[in-house]
Amino acid sequence: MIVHTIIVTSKIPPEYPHIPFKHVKITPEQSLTKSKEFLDFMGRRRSIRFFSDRPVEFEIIKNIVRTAGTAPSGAHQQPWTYVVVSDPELKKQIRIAAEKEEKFSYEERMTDEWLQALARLGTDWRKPFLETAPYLIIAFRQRYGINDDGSKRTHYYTSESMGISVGFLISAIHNSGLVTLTHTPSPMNFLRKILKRPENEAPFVLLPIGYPASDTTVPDLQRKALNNIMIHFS
Ligand code: IYR
Repeated sequence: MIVHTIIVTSKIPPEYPHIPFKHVKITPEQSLTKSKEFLDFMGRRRSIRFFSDRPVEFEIIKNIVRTAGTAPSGAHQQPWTYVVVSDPELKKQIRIAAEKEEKFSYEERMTDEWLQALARLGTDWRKPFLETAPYLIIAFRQRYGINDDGSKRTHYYTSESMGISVGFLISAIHNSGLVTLTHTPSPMNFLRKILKRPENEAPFVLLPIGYPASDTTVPDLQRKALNNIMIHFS
């Protein structure tokens, strides 16, 4: 039997001792099967804009956010705050404020080129899903941290960290049999005010979560083929 072992020497500081990593071992055959199954599963995810008001158990939402919290982040600073909203009054406030910005965006801010790029999605300024979906999750990016003494702590690679974490969040939503949409009403700062978040937090994305309405349709989109997204130097 060939044992593939490489001893890596690196400067692990004695004041921060490392712990053994428990790797879940599977065979190369299982690896291939699982990679294909996961691809097929993820390929069935779609962004959904029509929601049912069917309730969702809160424990599922908690697990989804816990999953987002497993993402890697710059210097392991975990620069995210996930605000979950199920209060109908707050959802209504968010819808009103988002639609106000979106109306102005669609009518004044967005260029013809932009509107043309969005045409196939069939969107407009109306966002009823902000009230219909049982939950809204608003991901906030902590631009910097606050130390116990109140001083600021620099956070590194916050946008990259947020993108990865929200990717985990979306995958967890899909894995739970629920649907979502990455919604970015623009500008989004009204979310910080309505949700009373501190100055160091910037809204990153808003995701309605729930079940799709029974008559939901999606745009007929194609995903790029592998040879259009991957270059392999071997
Ligand atoms: N924020 C608007 C417009 C919009 C922009 C992009 I880029 C999209 O991919 C989809 C929509 C809206 O949510 O309608």
